[in-house]
Amino acid sequence: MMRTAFTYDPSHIEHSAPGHPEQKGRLLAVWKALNDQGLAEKLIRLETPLAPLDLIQETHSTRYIEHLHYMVHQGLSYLDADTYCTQHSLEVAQRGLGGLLHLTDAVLRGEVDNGMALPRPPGHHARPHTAMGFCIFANVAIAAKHARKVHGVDRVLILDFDVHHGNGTQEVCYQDPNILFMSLHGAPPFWPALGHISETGEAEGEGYTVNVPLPQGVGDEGYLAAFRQILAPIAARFKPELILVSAGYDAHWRDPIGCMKVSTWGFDQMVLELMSWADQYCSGRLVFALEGGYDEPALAHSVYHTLALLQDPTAKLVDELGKSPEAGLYPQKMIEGIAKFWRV
Ligand code: OKP
Ligand code: ZN
Repeated sequence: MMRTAFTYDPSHIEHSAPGHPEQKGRLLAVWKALNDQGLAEKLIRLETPLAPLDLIQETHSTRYIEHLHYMVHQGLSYLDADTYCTQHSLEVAQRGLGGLLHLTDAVLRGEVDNGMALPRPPGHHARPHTAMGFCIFANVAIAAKHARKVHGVDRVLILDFDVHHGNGTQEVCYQDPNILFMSLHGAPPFWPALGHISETGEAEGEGYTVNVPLPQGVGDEGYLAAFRQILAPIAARFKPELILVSAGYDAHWRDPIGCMKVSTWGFDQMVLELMSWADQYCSGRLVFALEGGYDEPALAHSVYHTLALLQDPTAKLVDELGKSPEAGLYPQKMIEGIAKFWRV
């Protein structure tokens, strides 16, 4: 059994907009599942202090922070086409990030072994000067820089398995050879239509960005092949001292805005793979941070599985939602499409 921690800030409900996919029901469903399964009480729950604005300003511009203050003052409004804020969003976002920083500190001080922060809103699209794609602060990139600066960690690996490319994280870390950013995502033109294979970092950071764009619908097998054949050997060479995971669950087959056919079982295998990397290279130091995931049952069930495995990788878990009804049909469907004309 590992000492596994998590963070959950109940005030996240103050950042919500009805009808928007990124709304309070997501984390309320996760929180309910953790309690219904009796897991919440078996884990270490850490506080979610406000992340200090001066620390945030090492990544985001002063002008952007001023803009946020101005916008939250207006009440419910939009920071970009997709990203709303309410009167409380600045504080909620600061607590979400604060929880992640606290968890990262606890892991690096050896007070806990691993864990998962549950911030809302997500973070991996947020850019230095602007909000984007439901995200306000670049949570994981900020945590990586914090680990470097405060704990003297030399090499941080960020693995992003959210179905959308983590363009914000990539942008913040693009020139940094001490932070290796690896992302699996729906291939362009799937939104945000970024994360091409050719984006590999620049200057000192050349080679320290690895993008694995995946064709829509590749499912568990596609993700696991990418993990084992492409990403694992790179992680082995980089030998991270800390692994941060941008864990979005919107590659799940039930997700309303995703485009993949991944199952909770598939996410479980990714978690186990990451735990084995962490064991091999960095004494198990592994910190997950929630990104997307918009089907509440799939999100709640998958996050519950992730935390249960972080605590006990031998846990016997059942994927109650099962595989996609279309899983395994990918080549077959392609053949059917082609057969109309070519009779293959
Ligand atoms: C956030 B995270 C075109 C569609 C935009 C935005 C999706 C944001 C996803 N306006 N969709 O990565 O789960
Ligand atoms: Zn996403």
